[in-house]
Amino acid sequence: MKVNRKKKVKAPLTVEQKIRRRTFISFGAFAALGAGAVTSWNWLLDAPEETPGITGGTRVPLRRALNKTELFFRNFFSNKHLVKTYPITDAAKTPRVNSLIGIEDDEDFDISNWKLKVKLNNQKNQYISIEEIKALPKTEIVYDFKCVEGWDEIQHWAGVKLSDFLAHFKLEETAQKHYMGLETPNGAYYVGLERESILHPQTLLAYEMNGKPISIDHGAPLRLIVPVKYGIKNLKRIGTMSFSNSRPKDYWAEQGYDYYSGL
Ligand SMILES: Nc1nc2c(c(=O)[nH]1)N[C@H]1C(S)=C(S)[C@@H](COP(=O)(O)O)O[C@H]1N2
Ligand SMILES: [Mo]
Repeated sequence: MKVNRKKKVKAPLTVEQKIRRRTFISFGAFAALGAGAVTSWNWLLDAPEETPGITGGTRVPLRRALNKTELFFRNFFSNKHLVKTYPITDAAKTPRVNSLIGIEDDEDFDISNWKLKVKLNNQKNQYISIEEIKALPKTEIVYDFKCVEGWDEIQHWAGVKLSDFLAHFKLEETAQKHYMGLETPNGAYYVGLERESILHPQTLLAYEMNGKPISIDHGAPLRLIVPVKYGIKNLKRIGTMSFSNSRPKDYWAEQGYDYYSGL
């Protein structure tokens, strides 16, 4: 027997039906997006925490993303890229003092006995006086110093280019390592820097600010000025310099700040 299948003809949707359908679709889409967001947030929270130490503890996937971003910026800003400079008249007359870790907490410090201690490859140390450093070619820079806390200031610094210093004291072989570590004499503040920033032509071991010897608060007798980095990496009152192929410890990275802290 033959069944006579009637073709179903759909009646055109009324306006109300159309609205209802669209509302349903958009509600569904938002619900799905929301669920997706919650799921990925949970995934991030459940993800293993990286071993705290060199960098502040964070979830592994987040760190992976941060490292990708860092790599992008490192490739983007090569060490030929120069930071913008300004005329000396633009420099702050009474520059701001920000923080004094490794300075105000060191009562034993005696500036007249200071020497820079450089840890060499063969476990020996080399000691360099401020007079030896001041005898090297002087380089000046006026640039916008930036702190991660949100302030910036045009400042005028002078000292020896770190690359000139390494060449003069025949430290290039030691400095072949990928990182440099710097510490205050009492070890309370410490930073790690990668080779590109160390050898950057604007990076200085500074001993003058506004044409005068650096004040104690700004890091006398010798501080790092690394214009391609935020203030946190610009260690004041350098005591020890060392080199390594793994990341040296870094005070603010341990607190969760970005290790690279580049601009
Ligand atoms: N020894 C030492 N160096 C340091 C700091 C510190 O607390 N101790 N603070 C850093 C931070 S966060 C900034 S912004 C700059 C501030 O430098 P200034 O005080 O000369 O402005 O120094 C950096 N170097
Ligand atoms: Mo800072």
